[in-house]
Amino acid sequence: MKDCVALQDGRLTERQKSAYWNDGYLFPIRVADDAQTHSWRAALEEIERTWLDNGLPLPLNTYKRVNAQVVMPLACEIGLHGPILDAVEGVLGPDVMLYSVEFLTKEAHTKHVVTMHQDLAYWGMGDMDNILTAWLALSPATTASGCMDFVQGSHKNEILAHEDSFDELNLLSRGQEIAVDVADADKVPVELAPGCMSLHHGLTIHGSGPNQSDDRRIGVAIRYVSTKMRKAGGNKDYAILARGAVSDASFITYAPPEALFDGPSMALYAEIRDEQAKVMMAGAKSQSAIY
Ligand SMILES: O=C(O)CCC(=O)C(=O)O
Repeated sequence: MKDCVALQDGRLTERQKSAYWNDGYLFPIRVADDAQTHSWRAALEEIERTWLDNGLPLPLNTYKRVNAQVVMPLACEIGLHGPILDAVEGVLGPDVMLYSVEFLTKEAHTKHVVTMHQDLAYWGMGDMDNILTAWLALSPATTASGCMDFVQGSHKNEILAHEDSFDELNLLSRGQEIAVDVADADKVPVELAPGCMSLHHGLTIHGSGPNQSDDRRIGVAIRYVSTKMRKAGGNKDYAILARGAVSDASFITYAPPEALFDGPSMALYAEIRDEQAKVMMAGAKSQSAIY
């Protein structure tokens, strides 16, 4: 594993910011100690045990998979964790919104993959630089466990053509994959110890292989947008203000949930899911749910 990026008082240095903009990513950045990471993993696994068959309107995995911050206080706690936001501010500036928290788990010895893609292909965002993903490891992310691979400098492309497979072994909503092959030699493995994160640009080409290890691979992909972000076509979208201020209301802002899966947050979850489906599944040939 690479040595951690050494922050200055928890902040990215000018050199680290340049590395992010040159490469389209930066890692590994330590943002939580072992005790904190264990406690987040234990809290997630407790929710999985308690809520798996507990009468939620949609499968538990749906709520964990996208927009977990709407209904799960744990997801908000992680997404609003100070050391993560300190690093994110170095890229997006002081006014930052939490857009989506996604628990991306691959069980031990399973075949699920994420095909090579660019995040922004289907998100309907009006600009490409005011959004990023922080991906936090809650268990070891290694080549064996199916860590992500990044293609260096690939964020300098436009949005490339993607093909949808809707393959059930693909963790992505449309099973989307860029329509060009990426050589193994061009893949940079993003190995992360628990408590460390990577940052990646929304146009960086990335994917991940199957988990061939004995442990679960648990990642938390946290999407942040600057308050400068506008949605393409003026579509409605939602976010939580994480740092700074919103100067004009391009996104509808909402408060973190008061309790796990409580009534108001479940109603908001359904509303956001319906609105985002209009954008994310536009043009898809299959009628699959977005997540
Ligand atoms: O968790 C993974 O393996 C892939 C995550 C991903 O594609 C993302 O965070 O954008």
